[in-house]
This record gives sequence, structure tokens and C-alpha cells, in this order.
Amino acid sequence: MAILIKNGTLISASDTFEADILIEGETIAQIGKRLQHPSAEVVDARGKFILPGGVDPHVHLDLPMFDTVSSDDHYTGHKAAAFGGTTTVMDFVVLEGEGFAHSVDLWMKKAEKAVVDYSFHMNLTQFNEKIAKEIPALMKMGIQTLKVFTAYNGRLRLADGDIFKALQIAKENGMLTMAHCENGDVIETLVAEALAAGRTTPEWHALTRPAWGAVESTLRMAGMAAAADAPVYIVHMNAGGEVDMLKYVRERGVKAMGETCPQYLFFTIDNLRRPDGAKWVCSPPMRTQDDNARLWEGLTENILQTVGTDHCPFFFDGTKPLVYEGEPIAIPGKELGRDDFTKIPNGLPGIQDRMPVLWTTGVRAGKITANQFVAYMCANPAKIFGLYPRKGALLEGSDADIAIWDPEKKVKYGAALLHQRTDYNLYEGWELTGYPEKVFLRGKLIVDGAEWKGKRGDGKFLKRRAGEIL
Ligand code: DUC
Ligand code: ZN
Ligand code: ZN
Repeated sequence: MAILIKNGTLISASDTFEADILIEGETIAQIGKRLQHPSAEVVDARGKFILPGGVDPHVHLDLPMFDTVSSDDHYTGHKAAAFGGTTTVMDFVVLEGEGFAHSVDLWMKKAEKAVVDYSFHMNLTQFNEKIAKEIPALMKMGIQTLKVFTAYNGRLRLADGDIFKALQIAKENGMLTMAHCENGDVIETLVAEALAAGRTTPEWHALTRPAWGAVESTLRMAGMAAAADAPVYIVHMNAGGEVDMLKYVRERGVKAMGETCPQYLFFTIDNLRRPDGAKWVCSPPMRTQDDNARLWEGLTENILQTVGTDHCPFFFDGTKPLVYEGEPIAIPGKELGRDDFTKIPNGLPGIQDRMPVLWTTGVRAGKITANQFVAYMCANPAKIFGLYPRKGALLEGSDADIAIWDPEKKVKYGAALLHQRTDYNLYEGWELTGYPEKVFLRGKLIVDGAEWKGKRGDGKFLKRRAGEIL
């Protein structure tokens, strides 16, 4: 069946122009003026923007943490993504003792209920000769990325020497290393001191994870990448100083790229001081207004490359069920850390929020152009992670993943209208202007206004190849 989207304004990472789009099967067959087709279903998009479906490079679905699990799985999280205009998501596989293949199999099983397209990154949280030898096999599975951590001592962190070796191996195999940058040793000491002094409230989560640790770790990581002549992608940049470091190293030819997340553009440690401060507990933590402002500059000035969500939701009160698709569900959440900030599950919801919130606060507010929006949300993540131009683009031959965007639609945002499976939203009550109206995944309409038309299992695993260094 063919679909003809007529009279819309297409927005790519570089251009804005009026054209029609003909979809045949799963892909974009033709883009041009006054297109005709004898039997296509016609969608009139006059006055609307046509965006590529969003690509969220950083989500955590069904992730076990602290005696619970992130509350969106590969159905609910994907569905929420789609309602926010996102049609491709990348999730992180937890590395189990049995090795990569077993760990990937577990994640493949979890994702059988996928409703948007997806791929995986591999958490490289152990390192030895055997694991080093197995890394190239990941590339053959279509997993082009390793994530390393300079924090979470004794759990996820690798020694710098092992990170350096991983960077070398990744480079040899056309792979990309992603890095969570904080200073694990400083955090370990400060957390022990805080607990010994009886400082257990959520703000201490932020006070024990200082911004300077993120800044020096970002520079350290970029330095190791430079020494290995390897690319590196710094996830969830949260401190203004990290933007400065990224600018510094990129100006010197280091192949470093940076991602920020919406939460770091708006919120500060003051949010953690509220009675419901646990809602904002994630790692790295919220910083200051100066950091918010510098991260915005990082987007305005094209210092950063992407905006991902780090979507890792938990219930604020997991003792009270909420109703999702007619079924009551309760999953232990932030209440686990009521008396001790180190026991609050780390993570925030955001998979649905990313595009609508950034459209209003970024594009409408004049901080970024609509083309930059498409670059950060769609094209750049697809390029960096080896999916372009199949994803992240409106081009003939690309998958017909399309968000028809109503630039004038006003929405009072909040948990009540959302599909993220959690009992709160960070942007509760925000007035947004501009919202996805229809969302297509490979030519199939999956979101039509408030109506869900997607189907469990329709999302496809995407094997990725070597990406671009932006
Ligand atoms: N940070 C979080 O807050 N949650 C999941 C993983 C991470 O790095
Ligand atoms: Zn991280
Ligand atoms: Zn993360």
C-alpha cells in the first residue's frame, strides 16, 4: 500500500523545503513537488512539518537495579517513544558472567515485544584477555558500540588501562567507545563520608558526585582516545565544564563527540532539595543554572553532537499501582531510598519527552534552529551509530520513519497524557507548543493523534555497521 504525504514542510538537518513524500512499502520511494499516485492513501500535511522519526541513542529498558527494575520495558518504553516522535531507540545490554553472546540473547528476548526499531550497545564492565578477544564478534552481531564507565567502583568501572585497551580494540574493528565520565574514587570517598555523617537526603546524591569529577574524567577519556587515535562518545554530558573540555579537544583534532540529555538543560541540585527530590536522582546528577546555560550553548554553537534521554524510569512511589493499558501495575521505585540516597534507584523518565520538550524550549525559544533539532534528535545519532541514511533522514530509499509535526498544537504536558510507565513526569504542567500528530514506522502509521496503532513485536532489531565520526 502506498501513502502520499502532501503539502508538508520537510525539515532535514540542513534544509527546510516544501515537498510531497511518497511511501511505498517500508521505505520512502519519492520526494518532490506535486507528486501523484493512482492508488495511494493521501495524507494532507498542509501547515505541518515533516521530520524524520527520532533516534534516541541512549535508553535503559527493563534494566535491573537495586532490587528492582526500570519500569518501562521494550513495549511500554517503545510505545512512549513513538508518541513523542521517536522511532528508533538504542538500549544497553548488561554484560553477564557468561559473556557477550549470552548477554545479547537475554536482551534479544526482552525486546521480542518491541514496537519501534531498536539496536543495542554493550556495557563493557569486565575486561580480561578472553573478553578482549571476543569484542570483534560483537561487530558481526551488529553491535558497534562499547560503553565504559569511569565510575561505579567495584561494579561497572574499568581501570583506565583497560579502557585504553578497549579504545584500541574498538578502533581496530570500526567500533565506537561510549563513556560514562565521573570520578569513581572521589565519589566512593564522598559517599562514605556523607553516610558516616548521617547525610542521607537526595541532595547528597548530587553533593557526592562533584561536577569536577565529570569534567576531569571527560578530559581524561578524550586524552586516552587521542592516545589510541580512536573515536569516543561521551554520554550524558551534564556539567558546563564538560562542554568546555569537548570544545578544547575537538579544536585539537581529537575524535571526541558529546551527548547531553534534556534533564541537564533544565534542572539543578535545587530540585533534589524538594520533598520529592528523589524524582530527580540519576547519575550523573543535576548541577547548576550555569551548567544548564553552558549546555544550551553547546547545542546552539554545535559543540555537542546529540541529545539522548538516558531514559531509565522508576516509580516515585512503587507501592501504589498505576493503571497501564487497563492493568494495574506497581514496581518498586524511588521509595526504596527513603532513608538513604544510595538506595534510590538512579534514573529518570524521558523517552517520550525528548522531542516535544526540546521543540518548545529549543526551537520555539530560538536557542536552536529546526534543522539543528533534526540533527541532534535524528540525523547525528543515526550517523554516529551506523544507521544513516536508513534512519534519521528523509531521503529516497530511507525507511519511512516519519513524524508529522503540528507546530501550533498546544499541550499542557504531564503524566496523565503520557505513555511512560511511571507515576510522575519531570515536565508536569509545562505548556508546550508543537507536538507530533502522526508517526510512521517503516511506512506503517503507529501513532495517530492520541490513538495507538502499533503492534507488539513489529519493532525490528537493527544491525549496525561502523558509524561516522562527526
Ligand atoms: N545513570 C542512571 O541514572 N541510570 C541508568 C544508568 C546511568 O548511567
Ligand atoms: Zn551512564
Ligand atoms: Zn545511561
